[in-house]
Parts: sequence; structure tokens; C-alpha cells
Amino acid sequence: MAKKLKILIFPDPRLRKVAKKVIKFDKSLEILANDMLKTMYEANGIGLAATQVDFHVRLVVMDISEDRNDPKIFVNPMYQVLDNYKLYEFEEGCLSIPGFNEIISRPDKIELTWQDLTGKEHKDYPEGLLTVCIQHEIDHLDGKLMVDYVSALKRDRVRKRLLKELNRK
Ligand code: GNR
Ligand code: NI
Repeated sequence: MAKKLKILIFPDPRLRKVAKKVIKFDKSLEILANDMLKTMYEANGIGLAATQVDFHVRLVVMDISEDRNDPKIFVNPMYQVLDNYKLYEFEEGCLSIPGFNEIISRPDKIELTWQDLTGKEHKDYPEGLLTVCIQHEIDHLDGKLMVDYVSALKRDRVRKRLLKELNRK
């Protein structure tokens, strides 16, 4: 059975590690992906990067469907911004930064490539929420967080609040 994993909370320094490319498409990768899906569903998230559960490999899971029954797995996801992109503003949240929601601008047109659990390559041109979410998740794999896009004042405020909450537990 799939296991629920612990989600790292900002400002945990492990969220800053850069994830390594997946080169072995074995059973342990499939187990991690399934544990991450369970963790994401139980936390009511729409996406989760392996970095957030302290596995520093380039693996992302996602489900942006209304009825939460369309699990997607992206191994080694990469994107290129297309020439005709515009900046798209969207209010984002992050399971690693509870209680923090901010409008973030990201390119709205990308070419996305990834592999599946067997190593097979895929390419797509996503739209809307998927475009936003995959950029958010790939940021995690590179040690980057939503708070890096806001002012130092806001970042400091949320850091202090979450450290205080951590010390109360
Ligand atoms: O659950 C999540 N919701 C969300 C909303 C807008 C933009 C991105 C996201 S991803 C987030 C889960 C998470 O923290 N993934 O890393
Ligand atoms: Ni996140």
C-alpha cells in the first residue's frame, strides 16, 4: 500500500536542494511516485515535487482535475517558453508554505517534455492551470519557491510565522 510522506515546510534548507535527473526507471521510482500521489491527495494539493518530501530526484506528480481522479506523473520534466508567450497572473499556494497565497506571473505558453515511469519520452503544449502548476513544480526541483518571487519583506514575514509555528509543535 502507498505510504503518506512528510512534507517539508519553508524555511527548511532541504527545500533548496537541486534534484538529480532520474536515470533508473525501476520499481523504487514507481513506489515513490505512488507514495507522492497519496501524500498529495491527503493534503488536498494539485501537485507535488519529490523535493517537498525530501527525495532529491526529478519527479513530479499532479492532479488538476475537478473530481481528483486523473493522476499524472512527470519524470525529468523540462520546459521551454514559446516565443509568443504572455505573462499570466495566477494566485498560487504551496503545500510547503502553508497559509501563504500570492499572485505570481508566469509565461502562459510552454513546450513541455517529460518521461513516464517506463522512461518513454513525451511532449505537449499545456494550457491554463497545468502550465502554471508544472512551472511551480519544476521550480521545486531546482530549489526555488514561490516566496522567491515576492518582496523580501513578505518572505521574511512568512518565514518568521512558520518558524514560530514549528517551535510551538
Ligand atoms: O496545491 C497546490 N496548488 C497550487 C495552486 C496554484 C498554483 C500551484 C499550486 S501547486 C500546490 C501544491 C504544491 O505545493 N506543489 O508544489
Ligand atoms: Ni509547491
